Amino acid sequence: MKRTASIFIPLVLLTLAALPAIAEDMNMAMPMDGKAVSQDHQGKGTINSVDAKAGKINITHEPIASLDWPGMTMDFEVQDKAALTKLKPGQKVTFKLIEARKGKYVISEISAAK
Ligand SMILES: [Cu+2]
Repeated sequence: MKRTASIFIPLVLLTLAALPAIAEDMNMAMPMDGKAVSQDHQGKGTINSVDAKAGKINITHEPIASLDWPGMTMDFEVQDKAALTKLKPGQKVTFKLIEARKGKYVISEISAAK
């Protein structure tokens, strides 16, 4: 009995110590799991075109580390179309992305960069 306990306790402690590291790895490997749904991602880029009516904007954005995205040029949907009325091609912007549905990221906030 004594012997079993002396082996078991260090094992439990080792497992507990490893847990936070494992949880972190899972988030990194699976950015689209349930935990990421309400998370904000911060982006920076330059506007190429704006379609305020459709609520769409094309941005050449810098890498977004929290999503593991490289820099690229792409279309985004914007939650609040009114946010696009003051924005013009060539402007630098900062924006926030949220995962509207699994794997589908939309802009929740956007404004001209300072
Ligand atoms: Cu992109």
